[in-house]
Amino acid sequence: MPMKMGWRWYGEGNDPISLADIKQIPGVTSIVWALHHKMPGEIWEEEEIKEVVDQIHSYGFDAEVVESVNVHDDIKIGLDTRDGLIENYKTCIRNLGKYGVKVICYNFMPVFDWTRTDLFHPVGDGSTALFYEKDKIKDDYKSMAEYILNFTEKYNMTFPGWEPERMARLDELFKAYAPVTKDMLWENLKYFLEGVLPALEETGIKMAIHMDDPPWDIFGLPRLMVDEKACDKLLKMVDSPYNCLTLCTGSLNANPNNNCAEIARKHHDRIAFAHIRNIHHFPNGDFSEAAHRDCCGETGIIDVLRALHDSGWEGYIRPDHGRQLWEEGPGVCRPGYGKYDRALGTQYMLGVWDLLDKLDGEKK
Ligand code: CS2
Ligand code: MN
Repeated sequence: MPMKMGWRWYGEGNDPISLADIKQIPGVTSIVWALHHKMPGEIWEEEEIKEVVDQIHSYGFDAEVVESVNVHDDIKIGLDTRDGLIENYKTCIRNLGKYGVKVICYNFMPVFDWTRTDLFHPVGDGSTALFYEKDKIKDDYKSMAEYILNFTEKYNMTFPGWEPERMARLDELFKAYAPVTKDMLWENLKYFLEGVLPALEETGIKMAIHMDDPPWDIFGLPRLMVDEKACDKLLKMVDSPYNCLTLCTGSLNANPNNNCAEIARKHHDRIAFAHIRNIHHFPNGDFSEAAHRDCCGETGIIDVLRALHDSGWEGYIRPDHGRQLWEEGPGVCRPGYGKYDRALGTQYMLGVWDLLDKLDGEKK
């Protein structure tokens, strides 16, 4: 089985799910990790990296995927300070390379990472899931941010990309991004990738950009990684095997016109990492996250897995958000990152994959 099944882990003392828990899920071999206390732009020191990698290795997992080393806003905006920050990023890459890291997942979204209006929305069967109500994401960015930040504060949980220090400067950030058009943001992404490329070539690490979530402009902020065309453009713009994608099916398919299986077929050799998540769409444009089983949403999970499998894909894959099940109410788990539904998701994916392996074997 060439693909490697991963699990996102938020670290000792930060994640209610332990490495010992994860060890009991059949087929998980790779821990997707990060130094969650780091602000964008900060250097990840070798001792800090070693500590986490050692913890992961002691359970027999590999620690080859980092999600995320977040990119500083000044790089996205294209400020003069960016060169120093790119140097810092290269130092992080080199330090991670010393400890066997092979893939860095990152995003290039202005201001906000993923955006949702309800973190515990009833699915209808007693479970809850992250939900996006289109009409709530119009111009009032403050109330959306407040909703998320009140949650993180109340339950004393940090969300990557939602650092309170950055969120406290929202107005300032919006002002700084105001002159940044979509074309400029593409240029700034190119500048960043070309800047870090020498460190990638030296270490063999692949930078795998995450899709924008949701894949459209929000609150007047431009978003780039929104469809197949954007994937084409990104890969061509810096045509290096180290410039790769994180194919996040749930992010892309929030726009139901995005066919993730098609993108997987086309770009399998540049997809270093895949996030598998299913979306259920409502006619008014709202969407809910759904169980991984193909028929629970419209993302086409089986088609995506088949596209990757057919291509002999050898990347890392992980269940992305799951629903919150059973006792997983607010405060029990990070929204989307409970234990049960992601474990079910891994088994669903591995079930599909094992069957495809078997069918291939029988053909030979
Ligand atoms: C993740 C993203 O939880 C999620 O939705 O898939 O936050 C992802 O980690 C970042 O966008 C990558 O930088
Ligand atoms: Mn994702």
